[in-house]
Amino acid sequence: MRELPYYSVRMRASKSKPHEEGGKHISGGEQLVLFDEIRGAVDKLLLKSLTHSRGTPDFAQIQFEIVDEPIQVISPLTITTHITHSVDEGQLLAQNLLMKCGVPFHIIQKAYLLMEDHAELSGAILIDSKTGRRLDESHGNGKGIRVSRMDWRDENFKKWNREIAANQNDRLKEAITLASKVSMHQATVAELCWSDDPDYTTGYVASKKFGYQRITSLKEYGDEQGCRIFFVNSSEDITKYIDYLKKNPVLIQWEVNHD
Ligand code: PML
Ligand code: MG
Ligand code: MG
Ligand code: MG
Repeated sequence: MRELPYYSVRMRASKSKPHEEGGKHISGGEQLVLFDEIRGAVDKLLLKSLTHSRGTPDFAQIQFEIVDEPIQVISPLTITTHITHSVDEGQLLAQNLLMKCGVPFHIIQKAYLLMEDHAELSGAILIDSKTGRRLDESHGNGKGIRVSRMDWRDENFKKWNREIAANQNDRLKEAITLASKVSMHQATVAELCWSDDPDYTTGYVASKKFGYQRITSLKEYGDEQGCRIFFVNSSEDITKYIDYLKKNPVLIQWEVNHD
């Protein structure tokens, strides 16, 4: 039987100017859908771009394209939620988790300095987990790496959510989808992320070993500075790794006996 083709639908929205001309990033979104679902995906992404807490965009682009590569189906990372009561507590926990994943403390410090210098990035920063060197600068537009071509079908996410997370939140779905795709690759040591949305303080540390470790306070309410850093084993081929992040289509599928 021939599988139906999937389509990658992507959105990016910014304020003042397009991203590549230095505009402020407002919102982005990814879907991987069947032909009949493209219209619904475009509607959903358009709504997301128009109703965002980072502001009203005056530039947006929504595009779709057929995906020729075979779709890889993977399990979601396991999820653990840590309720923290201050940013200090949350940040300390995140740093401890990164160290447990094998990222030395001085590299974590270097990563935070890099992040402060590049507050305007809309994609992920890739950092060598042994030297702290940034690895993504010569790839793409200098805006960081945008992980693309991944999704989690709604019915399966809802089932997982009912039984595991009990948190009806599209943001959680999008974040676990991305983190699961990223963690899957052998070059990824760990990911550190929190939202750039001023009304959302939860973030996570993700890794193959410890799964998706959610932390409820990684920044102050109202802060628009987000973070997405991948700590990478640079003995892997970085060009191939970036290609995987941008191009390889991945669907998340939760099976009851996987968790
Ligand atoms: C984002 O908003 O882009 C990142 C959200 C990360 C945390 C999502 C969650 O686990 O609630
Ligand atoms: Mg985003
Ligand atoms: Mg969808
Ligand atoms: Mg955001």
